[in-house]
Amino acid sequence: MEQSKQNIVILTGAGISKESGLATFRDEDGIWSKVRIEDVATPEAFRRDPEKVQGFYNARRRPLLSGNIKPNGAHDALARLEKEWPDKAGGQVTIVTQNIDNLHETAGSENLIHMHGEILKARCGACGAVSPCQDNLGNGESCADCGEVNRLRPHVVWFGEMPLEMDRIYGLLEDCALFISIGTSGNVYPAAGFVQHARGQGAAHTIELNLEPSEGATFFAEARYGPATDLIPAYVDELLSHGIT
Ligand code: BJW
Repeated sequence: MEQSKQNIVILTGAGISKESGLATFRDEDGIWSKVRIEDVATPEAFRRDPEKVQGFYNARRRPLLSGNIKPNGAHDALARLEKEWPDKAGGQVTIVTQNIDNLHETAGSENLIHMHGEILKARCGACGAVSPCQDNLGNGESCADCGEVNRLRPHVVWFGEMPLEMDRIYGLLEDCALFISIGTSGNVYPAAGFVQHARGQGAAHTIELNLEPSEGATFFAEARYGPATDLIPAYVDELLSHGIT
């Protein structure tokens, strides 16, 4: 089916930030090779051992605040696509990222949904208020909104919790002409199912750009494999020159 609007939805995962110096999860040297999901990335883990969980996220927040971790050529290319695509094709570009880092926004992307939250924000377990977080958590901070002490947690989505802005994401998938998946292993739902939703509901063209075939590789109409900093700038140039082919 021909899409009336040339909207593009881009799903990104940890692989896009790898060449900026951030670890992925499921690669050989990834985060889950060093810590167990059950110990740091579930609500039960946080209830059982909040210090351990806060420590895990405090350690991952520090490099982002140090200024040493910067967007790479893949983040930059997607920001360029978002700016130039509306004039080129009359559609919008939206990035749905599973990443909790801030590299897309630092690169200049504005149409951005952080479906698994943001590590540079905290959420109050008492009132739900979300606030900027530029420091370690777990040292007796109080919530600026409700004043409760020691209730702030990282604003991230753990296993068993509902990812953010799902209705908006499914709406975008149903109204896109192109779905691009970048740097994600396709292990985690609901993100892993977006390709089928975009194909089934929106009849979009689908492409996977990853270092290696993901778990869901066969669901994509097209695939290219290599490092994100090679693949993404080249693919963005191609899109801006020739449109969706
Ligand atoms: C490169 C590269 C380079 C490397 N260039 N590429 C049984 C069946 C089905 C589902 C379930 C089930 N049991 C439970 C579930 C649901 C569960 C789930 O999916 N579990 C699976 C493990 C089976 N999901 C949930 O619980 C989610 N919630 C939910 O489902 O709610 C109900 C619901 C349903 C439907 C609609 C709405 C709601 C919540 C999931 C939360 C995930 N949280 C984490 C942690 C977040 C905070 C943090 O960062 O600590 O999110 S887990 C972790 O995995 C993180 C990531 O965002 C996520 C995805 O990882 P990602 O990005 O794909 O990274 P990797 O490492 O896996 O892959 C990297 C890829 O990059 C690799 O392919 C490399 O090759 C590639 N690469 N270098 C290009 N240079």
